[in-house]
Order: sequence, then C-alpha cells, then structure tokens
Amino acid sequence: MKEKILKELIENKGNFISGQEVSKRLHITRANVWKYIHKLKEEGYEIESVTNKGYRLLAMPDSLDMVYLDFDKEWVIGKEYIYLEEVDSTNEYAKRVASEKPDGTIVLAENQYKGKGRLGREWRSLSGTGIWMSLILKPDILPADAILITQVAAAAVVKGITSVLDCEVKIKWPNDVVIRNKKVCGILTEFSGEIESINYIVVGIGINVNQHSKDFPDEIRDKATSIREYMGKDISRKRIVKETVKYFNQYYLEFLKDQSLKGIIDICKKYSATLHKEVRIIQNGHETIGRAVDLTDRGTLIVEDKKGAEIEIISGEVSVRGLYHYTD
Ligand code: BT5
Repeated sequence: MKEKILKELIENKGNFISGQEVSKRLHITRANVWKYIHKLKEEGYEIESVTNKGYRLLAMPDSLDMVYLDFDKEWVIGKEYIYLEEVDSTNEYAKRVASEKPDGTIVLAENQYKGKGRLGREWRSLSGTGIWMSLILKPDILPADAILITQVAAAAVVKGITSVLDCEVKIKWPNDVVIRNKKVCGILTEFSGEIESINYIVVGIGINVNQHSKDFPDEIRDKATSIREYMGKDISRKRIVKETVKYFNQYYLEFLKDQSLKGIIDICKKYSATLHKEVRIIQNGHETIGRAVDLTDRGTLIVEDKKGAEIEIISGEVSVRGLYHYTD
C-alpha cells in the first residue's frame, strides 16, 4: 500500500493530492493514508501536508527502493524489480530465483555482505553508497555468446554515467569501468546452460557512487574510486540506475535483433582505456606482453605481441600499463 501511495505522489510530483481522493481510490481510510505518509517521511521522503489541500511530494531520498517507478513501461529490463535491503550477493540471489523470473528482472540491494568479483574475488559493497545490481537475462543466443553481454553492460554503464554527469569514464576491457585510471565499476557475467542453449545469464554490475576514498579498504584504496571522488560531491544514485538500465535495455534489444555487437563495440572502442596501450595478459598461466590494437565485433581483444604477431584474446586477466598497479 505504501508503494501505491508513493506512486500517486510521484505521478503528481509538485502538486497536491487530496487525502480523501487517495483513500477513495485505494479503498483505505484517511487515517491509514496519513499513517503511510508518515512512514514515507520517516524514510526520508519530503512530503508537505496542508489542511484542505492534501499531500505534496517535494523530494525523494536516495533509496533505490522505488527507482523502477521511473522506468519506462516498455523496457524489457526492469519489468520486474527486486529490491533488497541486504543480501549475500545480488548475483547469487539472482541465480537462486532465475528459473522462475522473466527476462530482464533486476535484483538490486543496498548492501551485499558477500559481494563477489571474478574467480571468487571479493567485491566491496559498502551499504547505501553504490549501485549493486544483477540482471537476469534469458536471451535466445548460444552459450559461447553469453560473454558478449559483459560488453553490453560496460557500454550501458559508461553511457548511463556520462548522460547524467560530465565525468571522464573509460572501459578497461573486458569488465571494468575506470575513472582517472582507477576502478569505479566491475561487471560479473555468469550463466547457466547446456551445450546448445542458455537457461539464463546473470550480469552483475557494481558501481561505486558515493564512497569517500577512506571508505575503501587499504588493499584497494589506490586502485578503486567512486563517482563522488571525481565530482567532489554526493551524486544521486537513482538517475545513474535509471540511465544505465535505459541504455542496457536499448543495447540488449539491439544485440538480440542483429545478434551483433557492432554499434555496442563502437561505444566500447570510443571509451576504451585499453586500446593502443601496452597490455600484459595472463592466460592459462602464460604471460603475453604486447599492444592492444583492436576490439573485434565479437567483443574480443586483438593484441600485437613483441614479435608483431596478432593474438585474439577472448578472456583472461588483462593489465593495462598506467592502470591500477601496472605502472612499472
Ligand atoms: C569484478 O571482478 O570487477 C566484478 C565485480 C562485480 C560486482 C557486482 S556488484 C553486483 C553483483 N553482485 C555481486 O556479488 N557481484 C556483482 P574482478 O575483475 O575479479 O575484480 C575484483 C577486484 O576488484 C577485487 O579483487 C579488488 O581488487 C577490486 N575491488 C573490490 N571491490 C572493489 C570496489 N568496490 N571498487 C573497486 N575495486 C574493487
């Protein structure tokens, strides 16, 4: 019921809605309307109450609880939205519910106590400061193509952030987004499927938004950053979620339509922090040093090694000179 009242307030944002009308429409007493308004105020919504006029929403807190109310009804991504105060990991949660949820379901949590990166690494997810979300996808593509979704997500994150803020973000292939050579976002794509078909893909996106540098633990402080650190002020997470979801929806549908990443790869190239740099790649314990020369339309990286031979990298650990600890 609280959500319904909030929806009424949001749809009439800036204008008064009468308590009596709301009580009639939602079939609850006026006292109950007041009770829910009171709860919303406690959660940080600024609501003005004036006798004979009713209630008027002035400002919303930065909770990501109701952000889906701002989503376009036509979007596939975010049609179902699961908001959690706390979870082990949104990717793990998404995998637990994936079989019964539709394509495009979003799982978002304020806090993750076991946020994870690739290869079982830890993802630090300080409560209420970032965007910790996973998307459940059920595309009709081959399992080998599931990894391409990481590029869709990276393009959506850079477009999502740059459409809201004048912020210099780049993509470190394949799954990081960086600001001023430090990591601001990590993407983790996991999938379940058979040889020929996909049951589901879960793509997890973690974006550091309002952390201060001191909020990052010692071991990552010199390679992690937040949007706040770049902008010098707190940033609304809502708009970034909305725009990222909007672009993800657009690129995902484009990708499903043509089964091609062409347009998306153009964005990844434009914002690349990897191309034309010296890179060090570790694959199956083997190290290659070379220069990143191209990104293919299949989302793979072409590296020219010291002897001038071109190698196609599909996945692996990539260090880019100048980023994180790879500076020597
Ligand atoms: C990633 O792995 O970058 C993927 C991170 C995905 C996080 C999202 S949040 C929502 C969803 N639910 C989850 O549980 N996960 C996803 P990888 O490339 O392996 O990088 C991990 C490394 O990044 C760690 O070993 C640290 O060095 C560093 N790191 C950890 N937390 C960080 C943070 N908040 N900001 C920047 N770097 C971080």
